Amino acid sequence: RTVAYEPSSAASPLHVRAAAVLEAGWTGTSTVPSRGLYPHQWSWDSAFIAIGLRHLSPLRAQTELETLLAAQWADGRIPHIVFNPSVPLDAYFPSPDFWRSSTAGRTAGAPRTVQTSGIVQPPVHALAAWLVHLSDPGLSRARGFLTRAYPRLAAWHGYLLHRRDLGGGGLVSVVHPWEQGMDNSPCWDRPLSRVTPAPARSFRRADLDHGAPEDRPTDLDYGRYVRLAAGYRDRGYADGPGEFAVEDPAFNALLAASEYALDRIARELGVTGTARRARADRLTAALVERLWEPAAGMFLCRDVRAGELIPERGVSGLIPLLLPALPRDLAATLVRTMCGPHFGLGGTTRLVPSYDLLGEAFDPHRYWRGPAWFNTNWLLEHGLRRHGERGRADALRKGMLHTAGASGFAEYVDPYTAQACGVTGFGWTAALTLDLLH
Ligand code: 9YW
Repeated sequence: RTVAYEPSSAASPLHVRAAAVLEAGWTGTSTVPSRGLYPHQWSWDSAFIAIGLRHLSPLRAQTELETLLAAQWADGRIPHIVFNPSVPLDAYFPSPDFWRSSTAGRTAGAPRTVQTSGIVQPPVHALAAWLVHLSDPGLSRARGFLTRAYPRLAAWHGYLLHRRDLGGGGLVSVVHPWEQGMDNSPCWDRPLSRVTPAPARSFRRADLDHGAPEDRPTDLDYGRYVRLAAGYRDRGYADGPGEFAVEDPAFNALLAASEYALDRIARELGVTGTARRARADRLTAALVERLWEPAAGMFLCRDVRAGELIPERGVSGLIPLLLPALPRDLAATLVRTMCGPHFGLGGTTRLVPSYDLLGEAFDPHRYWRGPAWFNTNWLLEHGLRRHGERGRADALRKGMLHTAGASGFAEYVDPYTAQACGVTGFGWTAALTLDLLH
């Protein structure tokens, strides 16, 4: 009997186990977030995965981003999912026959040869491209990686800034909770309550084949997701006032961070006069003007339809800590909020939860309604470091590495007990672990 070599056994060093997760998820052109639950390419997952992959193979990290960028629409949008044609239709819902990108998205310029969704996800891509470039500038220059990526990334940001400023105040609106990436955050409850759900019998959820129902969004949530996405599709994915429009702090902060990265990319390529830094500073100022809530000590989401801030504390409202031009007193307040009773960092929690520990809707296991996620914590770790909070950043890093290893690279964890929730062997958890180890 031969004993198979098992590189990902629990006894192997953390970086070997993390690399094995990414190896198992590699399709040849990109990496799946999870073989079972999410068997296609996801937009912001790929950006985070590329940030980790660059330590294993800069070439694979470049390819990961190039595959995603190849599915860009003519109007500049980068779709939130690029479908793998060899995966059966019923493995994931909503499948390509729901989105119908190549027909319904024709006016918006969806690609003909590849099937995608029609909504977007947070713009982490320019940041990822710059970090991937830095991991091997020689290879990057030899392959013309940034030369080819730059116009696509610029068109992507152009789409968001020009077609998605639905509130007219210089910030981007998301038109679906899936776009912001924190699907069932309590921040969406109020704007979603105005959406009539599609009947539960009109679709079949594939996610429940892989995840415990109590760790996932409810059927009612899904009914509303389906209604909103179908409505957008039936309008030919044209942007304009719709049923749901929210200005989200994390989405806009990531756009600003990516604008700074795009400025570095432009300078590396010798492109001048792009005014990208000024644009990033303006985004930061608009965030402060439109989303800062002094009484909460953090940023909140703005319901554009209702014209008001949403009184829920989600982790998204801490993420602008990433931004270098954030006023010092706001950065200090964000750190206090993160370490105070609502998020508990360094006290009741080791990782920042996705939602207010004291919030009425808090649930330690249900997806984005409480559990701690690794991508948001990675962003906050950077934010802490940027604003001189080295001790807290080191402790968070240590907590993340420990929890990632102990949970088998869980998708998310209970913020109090660190118990694994969702699936294990999750792509960005492994990738960002590798990044923290370097
Ligand atoms: C879905 C893939 C995606 C993530 C999102 C997360 C979840 C559900 O999974 O979305 O079906 O798209 O909320 O942030 O990108 O990992």
